[in-house]
Amino acid sequence: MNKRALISVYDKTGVADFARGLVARGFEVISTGGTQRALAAAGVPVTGVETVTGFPEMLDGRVKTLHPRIHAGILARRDDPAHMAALTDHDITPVDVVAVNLYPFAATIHTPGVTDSEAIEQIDIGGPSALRAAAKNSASVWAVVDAADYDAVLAGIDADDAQLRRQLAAKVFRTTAAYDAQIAAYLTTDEFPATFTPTYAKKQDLRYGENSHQAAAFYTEPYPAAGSIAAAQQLHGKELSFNNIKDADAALLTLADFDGPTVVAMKHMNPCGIGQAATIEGAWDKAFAADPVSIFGGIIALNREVDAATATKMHKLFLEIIIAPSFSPEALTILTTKKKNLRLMTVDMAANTDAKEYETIAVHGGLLIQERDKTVEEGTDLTVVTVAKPTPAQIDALVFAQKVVKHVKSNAIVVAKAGQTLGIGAGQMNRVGSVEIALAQAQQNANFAGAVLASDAFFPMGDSVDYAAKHGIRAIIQPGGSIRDQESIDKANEYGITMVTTGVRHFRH
Ligand code: 93A
Repeated sequence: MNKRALISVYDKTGVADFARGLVARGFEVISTGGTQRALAAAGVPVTGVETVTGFPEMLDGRVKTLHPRIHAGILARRDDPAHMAALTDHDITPVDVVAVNLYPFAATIHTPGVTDSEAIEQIDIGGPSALRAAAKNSASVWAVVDAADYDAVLAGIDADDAQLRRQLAAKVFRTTAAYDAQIAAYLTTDEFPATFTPTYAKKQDLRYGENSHQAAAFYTEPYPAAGSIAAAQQLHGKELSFNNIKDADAALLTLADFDGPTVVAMKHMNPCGIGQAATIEGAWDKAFAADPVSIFGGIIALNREVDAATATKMHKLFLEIIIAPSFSPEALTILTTKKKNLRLMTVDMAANTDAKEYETIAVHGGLLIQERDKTVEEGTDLTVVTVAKPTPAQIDALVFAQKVVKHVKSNAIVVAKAGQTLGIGAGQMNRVGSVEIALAQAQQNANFAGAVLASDAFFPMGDSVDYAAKHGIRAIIQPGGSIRDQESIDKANEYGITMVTTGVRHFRH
């Protein structure tokens, strides 16, 4: 009995050489229309699938390989005499290799202006069916979904490598599962979040996870948002680590809330310095001066091109990553000199503002999904609750501090002035603890006089305001909403400082 291979590929890359390799190993190659034409044009002997099925391709190609002469040939158990007798009775040749890649459904739905019927037509039915049949019968049959595997398959056929057949079968089911999930997401409108596709594909293995004894990998969506860390390009430096990716992601999402030239310095998932100025160099100066100690080993995200002057200043420090929309040629030369490990990355900052509609957080045994916290307070969203009213400069500083505090782990407190963080208290179990940390840092800064303070959630009692006022804070922004708000307001009035409320909590757990 002939050995037979079914080849039906949308992406014809490498298929002629693969088919030639099969023919050289005694296979008869059968193919669907386009693949048959491509192979014939490359001089590879090939039989049309219509000759095998005795049926023409039907319904605009919706039915090509969906036929018992194909599927029985794939699915028959080779070690079951009854199965093999049934093939003989019906004059069906076993199919030992199925090489198929699928209609590009995900690419189609991401094409601007695509119609619904064009999308639906790109749902491949016959391809996954043939692949799944081959993968089910991987005890004997080669199921090949990835052109990158063609050479390994030819070698595996020579060695009768059953282990490889099983790994290829697993890849088929991973691929078809992701493919179906994309279709499901496209059709879904009545679930939250409608766009959620649990269809991540491995982008890269990582050297290790959070620590060196933890194995890790980076999986990304098929079409990650243009401004996301998953879509960022690395220009220079050592391979990204697990912690780098997390920090860079947090830095980009923080930066997305700021409009003018801004620099975010990230450490361990919290900003250690954020600066905003008329130029990117000025913004760097402020982010650096915010906390010149913690920035060591930091992840720096900038929302303007990195120029030579800024690069020269950054080059003096040990930094893990610099990520920006672009680097001037001069800046690139400066930053790559004697810094072979420094990771330089670019990302489309214009697309960064809409970077993420929802976020997922893994818990043991599940996944939490929530809308991203996209609320950003502006000066007009503030309610003054004290006798003392904020000055315009204070309002600017309060709004700036409030944008920062949203990106700091709760309980979060930010002390700031004139587009610069001066002290950040993060992740304390007790709010007054974060107030103390933020102020201890801020008071070391020459710029401290007249600083303001932001809190990510309301003050449960008056102690935080008391501490802040005693340590030089002149204005406070907080959501409000505690049953004991009045205690905090009374404290502010007692010290003659101003307080505004936003009505919006920004916990970050
Ligand atoms: O429309 S289908 O779902 N019906 C089928 O019976 C079928 N068989 C293979 N699409 C089908 N295919 C797909 O055709 C394969 O998955 C592959 O992507 C494509 C190859 O077509 P051609 O050889 O004509 O370029």
